[in-house]
Amino acid sequence: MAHKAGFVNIIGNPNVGKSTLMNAFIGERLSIITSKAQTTRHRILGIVNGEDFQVILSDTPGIIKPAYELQASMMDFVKSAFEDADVLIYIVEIGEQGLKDEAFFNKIANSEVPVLLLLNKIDKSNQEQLEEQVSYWTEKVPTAEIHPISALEGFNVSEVFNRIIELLPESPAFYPKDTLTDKPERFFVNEIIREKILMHYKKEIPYSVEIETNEFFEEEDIIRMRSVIMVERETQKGIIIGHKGSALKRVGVEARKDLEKFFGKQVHLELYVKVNKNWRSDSQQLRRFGYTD
Ligand code: GDP
Ligand code: MG
Ligand code: K
Repeated sequence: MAHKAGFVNIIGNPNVGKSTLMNAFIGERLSIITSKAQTTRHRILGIVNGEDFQVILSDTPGIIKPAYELQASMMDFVKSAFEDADVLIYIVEIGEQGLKDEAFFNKIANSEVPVLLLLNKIDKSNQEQLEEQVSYWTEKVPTAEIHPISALEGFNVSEVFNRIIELLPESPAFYPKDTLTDKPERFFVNEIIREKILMHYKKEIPYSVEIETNEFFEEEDIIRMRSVIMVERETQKGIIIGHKGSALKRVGVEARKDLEKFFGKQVHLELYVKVNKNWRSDSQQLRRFGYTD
C-alpha cells in the first residue's frame, strides 16, 4: 500500500473530549503527544506514525463560546481550521447544540476538506437519545460524515482512525518518524525557532535555513538549549543576524518566550548562525507546517 500522510485539525468546544480522543488514537502506536506545543496557527497535539502512514493531529484554540471580544479571533480560527487540513474533525458531545455561529456551518457545507463529525460520549446516552442526536446533526451538517463514538471507552475509535487514513492523500511522511520519538523536545525547539524566522524575514530566508538544536539540558528550574540556524550563504547570515545583532535577538527573545510556555519552565536559549552550503543535501526532512501562504 502507498504511504499516506497528512494533517488533521480537531475542533470543538472545551471539554467535548479532544484530548481523550487523541489519547485513544495514539493507544499503543508509535507517537508523540505534545499537549503544550503551541504555534500561532496550530497546536500540534500529536503525531501518530505507522509503517505506511503519518497522521499529524492539530488542536485549535477551541471554539470559544461567543463573546464579543473573541468574535474576531474565532473567525480567524474558523478560517484557518479549514485551510491547512486534509481532514477536519468536528467533535461534539451528546446533548450539546454546537457552535452558535452559522458562518461555521456554512463553511462546513462548502468545505472541500472532508469533515468528520464525531458525536462523543455516547456511553452516556441511550439508544433513543443517540438516534435523536444523529438526526439533529445530520440535519444541521448534512455534508459531514457522522460517527458516534466514545473516546473514553474506545468505542468506534479505531474505525474513525482508519477512515482518517483512507481520506489522507498519498504522501511521504512530513516529519521524520524515528527522530520524533528519539528527541521530540529538540524537534519542537526547532519548529518554534523556525516559526519566528518565518514571521520576521522575507520568504527566501525561511526557506534557506535549517535549524538544529545540539544541546538540551533540563535542570531543576531551567532548561538550557543551544540551537544553530544554518544558512547557505554568508549574505543570508548577515540578514539573519541584522544590524548589531538586533534581528537575531528578536528571534531569540520571542522563541524563548514560546519555549517557556511550551515546556512550562524557564528557558535559556543560545542561538547561533552558521553557514553550511550543504545543509539541503544533508537533510531530507520535508516540511509543511501550515505556514505556507
Ligand atoms: P477537551 O477539553 O475537549 O480536550 O476534553 P477532554 O478530553 O479533556 O475531556 C473532558 C472531560 O470529558 C474529561 O473528564 C473526560 O474524561 C470526559 N470524556 C471525554 N470523552 C468521553 C467519553 O467518551 N465519555 C465520557 N463519559 N466522558 C468523556
Ligand atoms: Mg482537554
Ligand atoms: K485540550
